[in-house]
Amino acid sequence: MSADTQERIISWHGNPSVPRFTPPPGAVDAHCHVFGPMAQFPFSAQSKYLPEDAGADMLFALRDRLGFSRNVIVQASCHGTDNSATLDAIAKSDGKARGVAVVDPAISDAELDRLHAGGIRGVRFNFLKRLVDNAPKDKFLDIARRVEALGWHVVVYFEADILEELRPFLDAIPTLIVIDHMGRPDVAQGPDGVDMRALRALLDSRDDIWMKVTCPDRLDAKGPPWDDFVAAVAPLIAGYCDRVLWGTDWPHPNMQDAIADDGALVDMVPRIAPTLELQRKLLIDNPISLYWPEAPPQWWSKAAPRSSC
Ligand code: 0GY
Repeated sequence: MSADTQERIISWHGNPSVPRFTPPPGAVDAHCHVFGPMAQFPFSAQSKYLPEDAGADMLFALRDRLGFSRNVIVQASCHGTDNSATLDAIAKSDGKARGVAVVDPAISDAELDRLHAGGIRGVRFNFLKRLVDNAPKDKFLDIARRVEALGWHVVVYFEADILEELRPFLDAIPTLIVIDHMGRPDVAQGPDGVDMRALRALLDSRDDIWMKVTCPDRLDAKGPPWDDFVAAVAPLIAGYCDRVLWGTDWPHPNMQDAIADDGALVDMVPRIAPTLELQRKLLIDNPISLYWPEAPPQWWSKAAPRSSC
């Protein structure tokens, strides 16, 4: 990618609405990214897109506007395996952000330790051909085995049509797995469609597979208010309520043709998680137990009664 010739894209809403839904105090936006700033953190030469800057200050301003308390920053493919921008944002967050890194298979133990000290708690394996050139399963498994010792989990991003092919790989991962955007099911098929049934079969195969119930703007071709997404995803959250995470996906990489209003995304939460208990699990208990397990904030009680789902 040549930064000199390629047009930089804006994929986020310039003036997102303040949501009508008020997230519970302490809510975590558990899937978001930072882009650059490019002058300080150049994009990878292998990146498939060249975004405008969307750095930590913008992310934290959005967090406050939407009524969230914390962020989980996921290393975006445009920064390759250089996690500097993600680490910088975490460092600037005053303890309110943690992250998920993308690492080179040759990474040293010392560098993994440095990432951990910088707030990284997971590693992402991206299988989307439009985003990455290589997705070496054997090397990913080596990484998964190494990060297990750090107590990290693995985040896997794939599309529904390769789920079956990925099953042996997923089965071999020794750590907790989080699936980005539920593995991109076709939500128009409805809650009992082929893609949702395959996802449920995967979730039922292990109790340590979690998913992000994110990205109606990517998954629901009909657009806001994302009724197909709500219809397909609400039963999933009710059924697997201890294994779901939610996030804005800001700054919505590659979405410049269907830019989502982040306030409207937040307003969708009570439609997919209609009870206070589900909202608390989705926005607080689940992300806190994964990303801040050692030092839960004062308002979080591990001993709080939890119902099964
Ligand atoms: C997402 C989705 C996408 C991009 C990335 O790392 C990335 O560039 O994750 C996508 O284009 O589907 O989760 O942000």
